[in-house]
Amino acid sequence: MSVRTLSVEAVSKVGAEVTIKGWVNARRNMGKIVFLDIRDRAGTIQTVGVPSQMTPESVERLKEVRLEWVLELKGAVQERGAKQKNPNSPTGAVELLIKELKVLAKAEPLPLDLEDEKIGLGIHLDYLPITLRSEKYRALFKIQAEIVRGFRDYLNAQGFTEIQAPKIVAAAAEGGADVFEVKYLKNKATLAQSPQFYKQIMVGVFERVFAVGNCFRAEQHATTRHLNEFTGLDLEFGMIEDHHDVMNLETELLRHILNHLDKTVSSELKLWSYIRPELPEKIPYFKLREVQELIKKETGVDHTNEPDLEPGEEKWLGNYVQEKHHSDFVFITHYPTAKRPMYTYPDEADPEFTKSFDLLFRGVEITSGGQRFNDYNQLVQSMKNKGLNPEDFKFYLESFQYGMPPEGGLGLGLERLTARLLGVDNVKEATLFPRDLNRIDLQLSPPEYKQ
Ligand code: AMO
Repeated sequence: MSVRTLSVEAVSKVGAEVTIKGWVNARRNMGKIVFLDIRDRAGTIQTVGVPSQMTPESVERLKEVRLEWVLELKGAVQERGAKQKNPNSPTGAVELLIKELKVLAKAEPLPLDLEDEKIGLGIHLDYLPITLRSEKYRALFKIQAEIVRGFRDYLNAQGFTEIQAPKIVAAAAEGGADVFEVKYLKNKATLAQSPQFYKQIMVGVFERVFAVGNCFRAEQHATTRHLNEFTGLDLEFGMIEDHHDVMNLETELLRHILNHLDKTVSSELKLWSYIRPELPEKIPYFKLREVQELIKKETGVDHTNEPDLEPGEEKWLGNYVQEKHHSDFVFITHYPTAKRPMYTYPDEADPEFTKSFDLLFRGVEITSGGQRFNDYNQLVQSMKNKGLNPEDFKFYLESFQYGMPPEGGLGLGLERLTARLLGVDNVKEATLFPRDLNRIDLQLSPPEYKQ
């Protein structure tokens, strides 16, 4: 078998005979001459089929070739004529003159035009195995992969250890009703809403940990922000002073991720409405009540007793900090103790409110985090205050019985971050295989959904 050359490598092999393997991205017939754009993992390259230059079998095979067929093409790399060069493509100066064409896999005629931007989200989701092959979606999920890599690289460099948290769990970490129950052999279990308990337990082991993993939420409503399964970028670390240490770490983590994207996927970012976010030295932060007072003063809407901001208010605040602080990010701290999960640390100076925060990015919450209880007795009391039975959390509590430093952490939603970065309105578009109220890959028909 001849050695394979990737599309982008052909640029430095003008005059050489090479073998290219990939999918047919486009076909153009110009009389007897056929142009095929071949896509491989590295990019695309134009190839030219001129009958007089090809073996007779290859000429016959070329007649049949359609989009998405997978081919092995042998031929010479040649420089394109000055007028044919495409400065916008990394391989735009060359092409492959086909000598032999082998079919590795045929494809049925496509049900839609992959590069059609107007196909709509429903159809896009119905045909994900192929629509994900389009240039824009390959770019989107390449960018997403680099966000994860940036997250990992930064935390590894800061002395964090990556952990794998279980997804089958006994108790709801985040409280609330949005848990999926699953039959677990002869018992009942739930799907993890987050790795919260396990990342905290692991602070007792490694001091600094992070996890990249699926989180499950039985959301009963359809919005542009909610998924039933999302990817949590979670971290947790000990020896902190308070929640500001966690907020400062997230600021530098985001800076690293943005720089990493500039270095690795700048051309992919150009395919989307990417505007580099403004990330100041220090992200502005406000207490929830301060924000509500501000909203009341500026808009006349009085929500100063509400436990959270409404989506419209988050959007308003996003625009406000952009204008006044030149920041696309804003932290909101001090959510009410009554509304945050039992592990959240209250502010000693004002115990009705917590040393917790949300991070809004362009008006949408992408992170929750904060300082946690690390004292066993306080944690047990907090559980009782919330009507929880500490017996149900015995396993988790062991960590706190046997020496847990002051600690905190955060959970960052990968899909929400990706969507906000790229100007994507619906988080489902920034999710490889989204699960929502109506869909587990295929649409759920109403009778099935009720079962
Ligand atoms: P929280 O529940 O706020 O906090 O989740 C953290 C982040 O995860 C993302 N997220 C979601 N994304 C899409 N669809 C959903 N249904 C969904 N729910 C949450 C958001 C959110 O900001 N254990 C805490 C984190 C911590 O304190 O460390 C937690 O899970 O981006």
